[in-house]
Amino acid sequence: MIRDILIHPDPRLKKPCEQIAAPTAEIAQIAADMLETMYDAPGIGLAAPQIGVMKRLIVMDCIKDGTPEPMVLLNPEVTWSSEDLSTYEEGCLSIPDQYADVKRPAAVTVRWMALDGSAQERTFHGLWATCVQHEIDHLDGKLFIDYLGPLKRQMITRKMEKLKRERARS
Ligand code: K2U
Ligand code: ZN
Repeated sequence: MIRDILIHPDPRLKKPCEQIAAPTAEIAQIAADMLETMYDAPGIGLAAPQIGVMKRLIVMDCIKDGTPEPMVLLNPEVTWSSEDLSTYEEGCLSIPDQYADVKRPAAVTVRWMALDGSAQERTFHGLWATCVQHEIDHLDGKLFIDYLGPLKRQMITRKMEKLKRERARS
């Protein structure tokens, strides 16, 4: 089912998430809900803390046009990152309508556990590399605005506080 996406500022978006011991039916259901929520947003990635689930679980599908390629990553960790950096104008479903340039390694190798319990490892490039790093940051309580200067971060936080006040009233 489609879940509510938490909006910054929210303490749950700043807390580090728990490792997942084993892929259970509950974890598979959360992953299915996250994919449904991501496609509905629409977005190309989503991390479990964004729907209030404090577990190390992310979903991604960076394919724009063509057959969707949904990915579910449990306990993802970066095992290698390139020296080269790339800049991407990032957004975040928990910080709606705010975009800013973020520099990150252009390529990263990620190791994770799949829903079938198997160990996986893949090197991501381009938008997939940006997205997987953005999602893994969420698991460590880090948001893309944490890479911005204090003034820009504060301006965006103030806008989100106003948005939440307006949403609470409606
Ligand atoms: O974690 C999220 O909030 C999902 C983001 C992931 C993302 C942010 C920046 C760069 C790549 C991925 C959403 O997909 S934001 C919507 C979006 C869609 C396409 C490109 C960039 C951002
Ligand atoms: Zn995000």
